[in-house]
Amino acid sequence: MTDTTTATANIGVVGLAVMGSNLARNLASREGNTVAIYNRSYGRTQELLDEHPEAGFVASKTVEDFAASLSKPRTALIMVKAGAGTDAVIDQLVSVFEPGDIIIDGGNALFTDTIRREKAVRETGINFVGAGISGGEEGALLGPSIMPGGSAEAWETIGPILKSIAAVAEGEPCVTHVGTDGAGHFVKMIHNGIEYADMQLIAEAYDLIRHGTGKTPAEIADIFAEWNSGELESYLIEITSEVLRQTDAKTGKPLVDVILDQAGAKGTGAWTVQTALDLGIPVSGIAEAVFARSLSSKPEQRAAASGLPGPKPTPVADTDAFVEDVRLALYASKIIAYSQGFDEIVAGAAEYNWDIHKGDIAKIWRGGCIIRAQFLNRITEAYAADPGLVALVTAPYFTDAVARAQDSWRRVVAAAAASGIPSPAFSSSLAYYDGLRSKRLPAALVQGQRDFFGAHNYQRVDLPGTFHTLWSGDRTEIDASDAH
Ligand code: NBP
Repeated sequence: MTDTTTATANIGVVGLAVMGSNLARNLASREGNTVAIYNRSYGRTQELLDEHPEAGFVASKTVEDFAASLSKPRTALIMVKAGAGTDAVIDQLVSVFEPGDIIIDGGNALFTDTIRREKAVRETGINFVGAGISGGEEGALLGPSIMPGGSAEAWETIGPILKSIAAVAEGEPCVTHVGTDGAGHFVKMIHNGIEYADMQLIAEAYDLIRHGTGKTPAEIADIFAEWNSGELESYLIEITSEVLRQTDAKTGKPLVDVILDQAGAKGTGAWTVQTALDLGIPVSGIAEAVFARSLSSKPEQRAAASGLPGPKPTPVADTDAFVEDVRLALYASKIIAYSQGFDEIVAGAAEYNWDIHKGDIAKIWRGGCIIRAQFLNRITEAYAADPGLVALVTAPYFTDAVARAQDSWRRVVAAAAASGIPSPAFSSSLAYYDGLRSKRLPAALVQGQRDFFGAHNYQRVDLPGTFHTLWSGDRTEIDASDAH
């Protein structure tokens, strides 16, 4: 171990489980970095030192020594279990750091916790940066997508360091200063929500093809591999093909047939939906994806309902045409999921006063993270052409794509309903699309109902003001504008 009394490290990592270790190794591999490391239990630190002597880590057993090993302004990246662990480590670092130093929380914190922490830490003169980091353990080691919030001052110091370890897509590092305080963790939360929707849509596409055509998982793996060479090209499509091609060594069956069909979740999808409900943003694709995982994980209810009647399965007449329909339906539904996710970013930015550049967010998701996809370039282009775009789906490229896909999309959703194959994300995306483009919605009737039972008033299409019908009286309409 290096002498920890001299300040030799320019960056430190606290929390050396899989993510912290890999990020520390990634940092150490970049020219100019000397990395200090510290973990609550020293065993993990020793393990990392033993396994990676080439990294030249500066290890400490105490947080005091850790602080002393860092040159000023001290910069520490926290990678511990989000929640109480993060607060505990922040308290420790604040007690040994000085004004001007920087604490980065790279864990999966809820953005409102980050807002709270940033406010509290700022009062000490120390900078606090909540940074969303995506890409799992491999991304952490080789190059993640990084979404930092915090002050512009902190970004000046940490920007070059984060750029040096981030993934690179088309020559550009996948990191940008997202906005102040909790903006980075907010955008990371939306990234995860979109990831939920993307995964569910792909799963539905697989299920529809399997039930509709009788193709085997290996045959469907070929279809996904082919799709990956076109407009759907993405990490998730690529790994889907690999998962479907895998044979279980124990039984010789396709692995996907022996994996228990109950999907887990760590909560960031639910956060995205909860936040969207508070902001009043319909992220129905993401919500259906979260609910689909919840439904899958209710074995008792599923067993009790497994005998309920359904339609007789009808195999599709033209297999190739159906597969192409599913591909287009997947693309259209994916456009909706991203459109909804970006709507939530816009609403969050307005609510929390963040200056978020949507095109830059699409850019930093092109590499390192789970939703990396060719398609993100189209989003960047759409926002570059029109920064005030009111809905992504209305950008010319996406409008054309949906126009091209919509007949297929409708056939697939209709076929799924007729055959009793659950496709909540496909069908809710189509319903959202139809809702958005409707000239007139039955919301008018809902307003009438609300006025009837709760005197909630309504507005008219032909007159300014607010009105109420005297439902329990003579049913004449009165001008209720003055009541407000
Ligand atoms: P874990 O989330 O499993 O956390 C383990 C680390 O937290 C250990 O270093 C542990 O120290 C430390 N820790 C805990 Br638990 N409580 C602590 C406390 N009260 N004080 C100090 N340290 C404490 O690690 P991970 O999977 O590497 O993830 C780290 C962060 O990165 C999490 O916030 C996670 O959500 C986020 N993230 C993970 C991924 C992924 O793919 N895994 C991707 C993106 C982001 P110990 O060794 O002493 O127990």
